[in-house]
Parts: sequence; C-alpha cells; structure tokens
Amino acid sequence: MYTQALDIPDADQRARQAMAPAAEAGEKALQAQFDAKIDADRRIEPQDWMPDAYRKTLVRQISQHAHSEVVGMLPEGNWIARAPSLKRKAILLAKVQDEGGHGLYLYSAAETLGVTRDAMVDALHSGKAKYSSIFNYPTLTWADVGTIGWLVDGAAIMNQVPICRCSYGPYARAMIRICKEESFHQRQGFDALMTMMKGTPAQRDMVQDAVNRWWWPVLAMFGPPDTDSPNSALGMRWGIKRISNDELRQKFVDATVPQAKILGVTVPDPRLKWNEERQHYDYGAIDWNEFWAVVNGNGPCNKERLATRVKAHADGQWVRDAALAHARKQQQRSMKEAA
Ligand code: BYC
Repeated sequence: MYTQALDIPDADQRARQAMAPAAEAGEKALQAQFDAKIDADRRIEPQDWMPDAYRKTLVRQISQHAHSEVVGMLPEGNWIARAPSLKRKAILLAKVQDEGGHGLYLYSAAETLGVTRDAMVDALHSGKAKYSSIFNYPTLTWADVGTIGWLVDGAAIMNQVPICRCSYGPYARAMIRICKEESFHQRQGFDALMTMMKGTPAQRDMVQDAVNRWWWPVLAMFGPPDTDSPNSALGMRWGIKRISNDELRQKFVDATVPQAKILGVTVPDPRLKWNEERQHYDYGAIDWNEFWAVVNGNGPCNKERLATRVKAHADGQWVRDAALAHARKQQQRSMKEAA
C-alpha cells in the first residue's frame, strides 16, 4: 500500500545511455532552462523538457488526487437513494457526478506526463496507490452528507485553490474548474446542515454527532505536519505545492470556526482557542497514529471502499468493450468512405 512509484517510462535515462557525454552537457542546459522557468514562475507544459523527478512527483500527486475524487464518490453515493427530498437528491446526484468529472480531468492531466490511465487504475485497485484518508470513514446518517460538503469540501477548497497556480499547466488548468465546483459543494453542505439545525432537537443532535466524528479526520486530511512531510521541500521548490500542510490546516481552522458558530455547532476540541498574539486559533493535538493507520489501509472503511471500486470497474467492463467496438466500427466505416 505504501509507495506509489509508478513505472512510467524513463525517457531521460534511455536517452542518456545512447549518447552519454554530449547528452550530459545538453541535459545540463535543459535543466538550467527548466530551473529558470520555475524561478520566473512560468508554466511547464507537457512538450517541455522536465527532470524525471518532477514528472514522477506530478504523476504521484495528480493520480492520488484523481483516485481521491473517484473514491470520494462512494461515501456520499451511498445516500443518493436515501436523500430526504427530491431537491436534496438532485443536488447530491449533481455533486457526486461532479466528483467523477474531477477524477476524469485529473487522470487526463496525469496522462500528459506519459502514464496510462490503465496503469493508474491498476495501482489503485491493487492497493499500491494512495487516495485521501478521509474517504475511509463511514457516512452513518444524512448529517454526514452535509458535513462532508461543509468540512471535507471546505478543506479541499483550501488545499486546491493554491494548486490553480501550480507550475504544471494541465494540472493548474484542471484545478480552476474543479475549485469552482468545490465551492458549490461546500455551500450545499452548509445549507443542508443549516436546514437540519433549524429542525428538531434530534436533527440538531445528528449534525453535532457528525461534526464530532469528521472534525479530526478532516484536520488530518491536510497531510502530516511540515516537519514530517518528506515531499514538501521539492514540491515547494518546483511550484507544485504553494502553501505547506500546516499553514493550510491553520487557514482552514481559522475560516471554519466562525462558520461553526453561525451553524450553532460545537467544534469537538476543548483546546480550541483564539490566540490574540498569533491572530490564529490554537487547536489540540491530531492523532497521527490514527491517520497513518488509515493511510496504510486499516481505517474503518478501506477494504469496503476498494472492493466497491474494483467491483464497479469490473461491472463496467462491458460498457468499455462496447464503446471500443463502436469506435472501431466507426473508424472502419470512415476508412472505407475515404478509400
Ligand atoms: N491521505 O510529504 P507529504 C477531495 C501521504 S479530494 C492519504 O506531505 P505531499 C474531495 C502523501 O501522499 C482530496 N495520504 O505529501 C473529493 C505521502 O505519501 P507518498 C485529495 C496522504 O504530496 C471528493 C505521505 O503521506 N486532495 O478533497 O507533499 C469529494 C507524506 O505526505 C494524505 C488532493 O489530492 C492523506 N490525507 O502532500 C469531496 C490534493 N496526506 O505519496 C472532496 C492534491 C498525505 O510519498 N494533493 N498523504 O507515498 C496534495 O495537495 C498533496 O499531495 C497532499 C500531501 C497535501 C495531500
């Protein structure tokens, strides 16, 4: 489950073997050009030369991100048939469909780096690839659906808006549309919870219970503390990551606590307190043992999520086969017409 070093073609290595010394000088020049572009905050595009480690880091992050969107459809998808009204059902259907779309843009962005979609999907299904820890928690009541929108999508926006300025063009462009849709997702979650908070005591309890269960996993979702984040230094140097895990977590807490007050829910952290000196909220300790257990496949729903995903892929095989057969027929027909 642990590392996600996908076997993408090492084009630079092959080229080096063929033309050793001359190529080395050429590569130094290419590296200098690449560094200058990064320093000038210009975009790297698929046709540009890039160091192999930059390519691999992007494939790792973008494919994990794509998997998170696709697996992220499952916890909420469970509630489509049980939504409390036609309006809520239509909203939830649209949201889950959006997440599928995000996965597709992101797989496409990763494909521009030379990895195939089949390889990425295989890595997810075999348990080799990571996806966000947050989707391994259960959705026990309707309030969980609203809480995912409010907190999980709220966290996603905080993390993803800076990626719109990522140095890799296709990833940055995909993120612009994704972030617009995430804003709608966050708003619909807040709205669903607000409606419940204006309802019966039982509905309010349900919201509080969901917030109690999701708060800490959402804080952990931003990734390990900066001091334990092995990928941050290069991610920052290359302009892939613009704001650190801890800074984003702090921004999220600062933005979300006032929203909790408006909603009328309590944040389940006795150590949460405004710090006048720092001009930020202080918050309690995150359980990093739980986070790593979940990332390592031992969360409450990891096995169920992966099994559901694998089954959905296998069940859809006939659709992919039919689409390919149709495309082949169309191609043959147009070749006949052209002959
Ligand atoms: N879960 O060195 P670090 C969404 C891994 S979609 C699992 O800080 P990096 C949504 C990390 O991969 C949410 N693993 O890494 C969708 C690394 O392992 P590897 C997904 C995690 O890359 C549908 C190791 O821990 N968002 O919100 O610098 C509905 C060390 O971490 C997690 C994205 O993917 C985690 N939470 O920073 C609703 C955004 N955190 O790969 C909502 C794009 C860390 O070395 N990704 N790890 O084996 C990123 O911004 C960054 O990749 C991260 C991690 C901040 C997640």
